[in-house]
Amino acid sequence: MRIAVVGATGMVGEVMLQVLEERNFSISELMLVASERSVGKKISFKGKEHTVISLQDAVKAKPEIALFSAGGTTSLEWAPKFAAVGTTVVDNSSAWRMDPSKKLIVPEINATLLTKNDKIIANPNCSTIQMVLALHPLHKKYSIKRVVVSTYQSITGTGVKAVRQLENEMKGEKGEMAYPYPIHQNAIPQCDVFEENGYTKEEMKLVRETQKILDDRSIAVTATAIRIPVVGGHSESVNIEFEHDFELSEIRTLLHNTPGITLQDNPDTNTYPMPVYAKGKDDVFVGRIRRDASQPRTLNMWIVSDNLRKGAATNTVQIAEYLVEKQLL
Ligand code: A2P
Ligand code: 11C
Repeated sequence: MRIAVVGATGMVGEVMLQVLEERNFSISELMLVASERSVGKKISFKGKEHTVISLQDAVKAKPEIALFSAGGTTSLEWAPKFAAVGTTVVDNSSAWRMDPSKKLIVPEINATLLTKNDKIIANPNCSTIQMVLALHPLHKKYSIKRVVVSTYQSITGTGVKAVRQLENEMKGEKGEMAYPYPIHQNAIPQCDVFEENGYTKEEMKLVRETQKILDDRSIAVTATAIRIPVVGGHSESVNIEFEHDFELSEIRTLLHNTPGITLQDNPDTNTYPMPVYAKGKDDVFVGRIRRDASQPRTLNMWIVSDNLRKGAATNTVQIAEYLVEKQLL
């Protein structure tokens, strides 16, 4: 497989390379692509040095797959250029997710929608992926009416600039700010910019992307997204109201049997998911499973996953693996 990684010098790009290496993705030629600033830079993959090339040169080389994580503007301009030369693009930005002509894929849920005609495939937002992976088996069995989610998000979701801001603040040094406020010893109730309705873009991604992936616009979702000074993963407190009643033991069995989910749920041993455990792992961790005693047919749970892994790089690579396996390139 001739494969390009666009945004190879970025935080997600770096994890994509790790995941491709770990999963031993079959690669005959690897093209590492970034902005003009990085062209010529060397990056090692499987012990071999690769030189970063430009987007123009990568399009000319017509790779079979391009994994994009270089921001929405780059995707909007360049994904169609790759698609035009026959490359299948799996895009980790928000550029194409809500485009009705593009598919928004979490492989465990809806990879079977993909066909050879899909030349630009969208990877969902990190906070959405970990939530829908846990919601999907429950929706199939009990039919979800409404979801109330509050997130506690890792600064790695913002990128290198945010990690530097926290490091500087912890050392008491001044530097470039990724957020409008200090993040050290703080919780900022704003992830991304505000929309006209008073919700942030991150919150509206949780609403719109969930409905698209679960293919059900009748599911009501409301979200509050908070940035906290944590690396390693996003955490989510999720309250779910179902159409049909459930047994907690059945919920646990369903989640336990879902590929990609690990249950960590035992109050007797203080066992529950946390970013320090999720960091560097591919799974989505679920715990604190309990009935909402305030109303019928309603469940509370806590979901944690490494936003750079299943939330970004791993999901993207899994889509690419599916395309190869099903010969859809
Ligand atoms: P570069 O390192 O050359 O700026 P992050 O989200 O961690 O900041 O990473 C963004 C990634 O997207 C980097 O690899 C960055 O490359 C790449 N990138 C940003 N802007 C462009 C662009 N205009 N063309 C190609 N790659 C870009
Ligand atoms: C965050 N979810 O943690 C964002 C990062 O739409 O792909 C990823 C943004 C996106 O801030």
